[in-house]
This record gives sequence, structure tokens and C-alpha cells, in this order.
Amino acid sequence: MAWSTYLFSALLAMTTPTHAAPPRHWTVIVGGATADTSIYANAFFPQAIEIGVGDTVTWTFEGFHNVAFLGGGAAPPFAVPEGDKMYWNPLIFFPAGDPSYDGTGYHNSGVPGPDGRLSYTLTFPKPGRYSYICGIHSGMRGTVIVTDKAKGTPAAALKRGRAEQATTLAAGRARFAKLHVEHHGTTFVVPLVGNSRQRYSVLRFTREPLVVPRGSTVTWTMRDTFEIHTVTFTSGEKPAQFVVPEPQSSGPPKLLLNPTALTPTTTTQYEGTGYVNSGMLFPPGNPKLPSSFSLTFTTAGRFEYWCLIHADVGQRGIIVVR
Ligand SMILES: [Cu+2]
Repeated sequence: MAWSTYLFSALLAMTTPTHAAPPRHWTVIVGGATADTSIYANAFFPQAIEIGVGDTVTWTFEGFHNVAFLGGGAAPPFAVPEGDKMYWNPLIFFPAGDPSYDGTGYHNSGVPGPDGRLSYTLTFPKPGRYSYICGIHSGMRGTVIVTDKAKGTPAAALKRGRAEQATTLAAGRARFAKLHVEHHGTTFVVPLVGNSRQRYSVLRFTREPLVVPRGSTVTWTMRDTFEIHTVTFTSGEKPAQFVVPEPQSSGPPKLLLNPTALTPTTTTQYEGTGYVNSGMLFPPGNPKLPSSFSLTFTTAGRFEYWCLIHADVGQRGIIVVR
């Protein structure tokens, strides 16, 4: 090579950025459910994604979640008190932050509308390892790794995400298929199940109507780290809405957590009439929060009950007392 040509190539190399590749666009799936809505995936797919500096990620929602980058701050609680009422935290419900994330500032997608659809896009200008959460499902988290030498392609990452999602939903289906009510003497235990490692929740009480002899006690017990449920007998009334929008004179509505749904009733027996509610049942492990509920059935009949939080996706149970 002639010196002049060499010099020219060297100069060209110096003036051409080494990361001249155009920004790429990656996709992460948020959640997912089986077609019958019995199994929900509480995860981001793929859980970790490696992208290039300056690339963008779009989160495509397939369930009721949010995507929140905390910017070093604390995770906002999902509900906030106001007087004696509880409201859905606007920090979770509504979008926040600019369309670029460098590890600082709270960035939030907000939540999808009634159709469950939403997409949220962020650009990542700085190398780093950025974790993010869903503020609704505790323990649901993902990671974006931004590097100047990203391996893989957006198509391969999306394929991996779909495969992870399919594995999660299959694990949930398998769990639901062998969901059994436990029976100890006159007590029947209905487990509310999910799995934080396989990242699913089962949004059903039992596979079949639960048949119990008169005088039996049924205990519903939380064995799910992600979800919150209620056990609510309405005696034929339509189940109450969990969230009630309160329109404001300006700005978005406030979202009241319906006191009827939140407040437990005090009865320990159900005779087929009136309103009987567990209130919110939380994941086990926090002694300050209830995670089980028991009722004794004294009257023969066929009784319907609901989870008020998941009634719209079909979380309804039947107890037949003989
Ligand atoms: Cu539920």
C-alpha cells in the first residue's frame, strides 16, 4: 500500500465513528395471558434485553401492568390514602417522564386502557444496566442492558421473549391443571396460586364447583406473591367495581379504590344471603396484611362468589353445600 493511500485510510478511520450503526428498535412484551384468561404472566419478555447505545425499546402490553424506571428513587406504593379513602397512586396510573432514560428521573408508561393495549417507547443514550418494575405486581421486574457492543438482533430478542412467555403460560396451565382443594376434617382449603420463579398467577379459585357438606368451613389462602384477590359473596348482586373513577374539574380522574370492595365484612358464616367480603387478600409473608379468609357454610345451596379485582377476567367460584 502506498503511503499516501495508507494515510488517507487512517484519516478516514479517525473521522468515522466506530459505532456508526444506525439506532435499532427493540421490543419487550409486557405480561400475557392464556386465551381463557385463567393464567396471567407477571413478567417482561424477555426478562433481560441487551441493546446498543442510542437504541430504543418499545414495550408492548398484553395485560394490566406498568413499566416504571425509578431513576434511583423508591418504588411508589400502588395505593395512597386520602382522608379515610384509598386512591390508586397516579404515579403508577399515569405516564411520567421524557422519552429518553439515562438512569435518572422517574419514567412511567402508565397503564393500558380497558382493551389492555398500550405501547411505551424509551431511548437509551447512555451505557448501563437499567432495571425496571411493574408497580402493580410486586416482584415483576426486567432489565435493559445498554452497551456499545450489543450482541443479537431485535428479531432474535423478540423470539426469545415469545418463547419465555410461552414457557411461563405453560407452567401456569400445568399448575392450574393439578389445582386441588385440600381437605382436613371439616375444613376445605382453596389455595390461590402463583409462582414467582415461573412468573405466573392463576386467576381462578377452583377447577370445578367445590362441593362441601353442610357445616364445613372453607379457607381461601394466598400462595401467590404477585396478585391481590378478594373472596366476595354477593348473593346474586352484580360484583362491585374495584376501581371507581372520580371525574375532576380539570385533569385526569381520580381513581377511588371502592370501599365496598376493600372493606372486609365481619361475618364468619354464609347462609346464602347478603354481602360477605374478605377484603383484599395479600401475598403471604407480611404479618400486617391478611392473606387468608374463612367462612362456614350452614345452609344447603349453590353459591357464587367473586374476586372483585379480577371479576372482569372471570375469577368467579362456585360452592355447592349439601
Ligand atoms: Cu383476583
